[in-house]
Amino acid sequence: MGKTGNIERVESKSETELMPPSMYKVVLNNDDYTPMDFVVEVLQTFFNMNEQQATDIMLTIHYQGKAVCGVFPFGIAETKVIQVNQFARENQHPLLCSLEKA
Ligand code: TYC
Repeated sequence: MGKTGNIERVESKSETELMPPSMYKVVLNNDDYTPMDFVVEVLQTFFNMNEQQATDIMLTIHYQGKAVCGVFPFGIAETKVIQVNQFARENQHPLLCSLEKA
């Protein structure tokens, strides 16, 4: 918005450009078979956690059933879910990564 003499000039933007992106929680779920070390590796590799952070989150999942590993715009969250589930299947683990609206 700017002023030219007495006339105010209004720059219009479409509503979608002004809206922040919808955010999604990327969640890891507990299971009885995936090794703890593998979950720690996943958290370090895909969620940029250090070993202490990754161990704390892994134990939260183990004892409470699930934990949020990060919150991202839809496209990034969806990509993380696909990559983590693919990595788990490639290594024959049932680890499940899922999305929840933030
Ligand atoms: N419960 C698993 C075990 O006892 C460890 C585990 C932690 C599995 C977190 C999945 O997302 C998970 N080996």
